Amino acid sequence: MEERTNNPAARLYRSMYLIRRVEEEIIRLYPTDKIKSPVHLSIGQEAVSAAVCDHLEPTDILFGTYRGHALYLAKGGNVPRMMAELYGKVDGCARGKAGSMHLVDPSVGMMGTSAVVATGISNAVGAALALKMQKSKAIVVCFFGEGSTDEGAWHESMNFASLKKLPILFVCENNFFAIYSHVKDRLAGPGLQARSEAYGIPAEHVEDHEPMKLHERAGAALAAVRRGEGPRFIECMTYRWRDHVGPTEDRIHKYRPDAELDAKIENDNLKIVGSLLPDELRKLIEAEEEKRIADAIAFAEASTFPEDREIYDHVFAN
Ligand SMILES: Cc1ncc(C[n+]2csc(CCOP(=O)(O)OP(=O)(O)O)c2C)c(N)n1
Repeated sequence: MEERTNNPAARLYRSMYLIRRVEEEIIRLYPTDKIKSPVHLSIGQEAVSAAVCDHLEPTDILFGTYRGHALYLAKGGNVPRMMAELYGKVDGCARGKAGSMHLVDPSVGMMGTSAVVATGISNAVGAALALKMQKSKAIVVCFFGEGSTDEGAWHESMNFASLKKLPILFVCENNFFAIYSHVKDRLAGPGLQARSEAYGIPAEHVEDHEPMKLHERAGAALAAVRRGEGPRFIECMTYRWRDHVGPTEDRIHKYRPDAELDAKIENDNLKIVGSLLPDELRKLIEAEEEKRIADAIAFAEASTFPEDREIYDHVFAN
């Protein structure tokens, strides 16, 4: 694929389009009850995963949260195996045992996602310590929502990563809300960039709707981590279009103004990146990704459920 090598906007568009359309298909399929786990969608937030993961090597390691489809897809995850995982089928990337909320696939460096807020962060720091001790060239990227920074685990992890100069990029997806609670009702002081810097971690803040700038800043931060300069933090402003959990819109809850959501949908990052491409290339990417998604759904449908006897497998190490 031509754009793989020399056109970051094309790579970003492909990745963001795949995430958007896979999640739109999840919305379409969810009422059929074929998807067996709760889903936390990243529609509206695609630019963050796509921009950061574009700079990663297959051997680099990711940790994330229950909002993990975007990370998996942006890291080059296997689309059919992700769909089969959501269906609870045996061909899923975790044999149907992880589902959407705990998506995991070490074969592509997706080491873990967790439903328990902030727990992935300390796991990510442990992985970064292991890589450093092994003198590995690989690095760790840890994604979390701004709600995670309310937790002690975030503070402990930032301190330890800084102290040990670990090879890790902390990526905060600040979508303003922890479920329905606004960040301004939770966060004291001058903000997350300053908090990170207080731990000695160079940090930056990138506004929403600047996907190419985010791509460039994430690249610079990751390059510093790769050079062995220790951890970096990047706060990415973003916005979730759908409900905290589930496939639907959530306007009925009235915790955010309709006009705020409408303005975000209007100023769609996917369209911003798409507008940087010639029509022909954009349409080619869309057609290729549509085929990939249709094939992935067919694969998940055709797969079978695991045998009952598998239920106790993979619980403890043998
Ligand atoms: C330790 C813990 N506390 C509370 C919850 C309930 N909970 C689930 S998601 C969530 C909000 C987290 O928001 P944020 O970290 O900003 O991520 P987002 O959902 O916006 O991606 C909360 C409080 C939980 N799962 N785990």
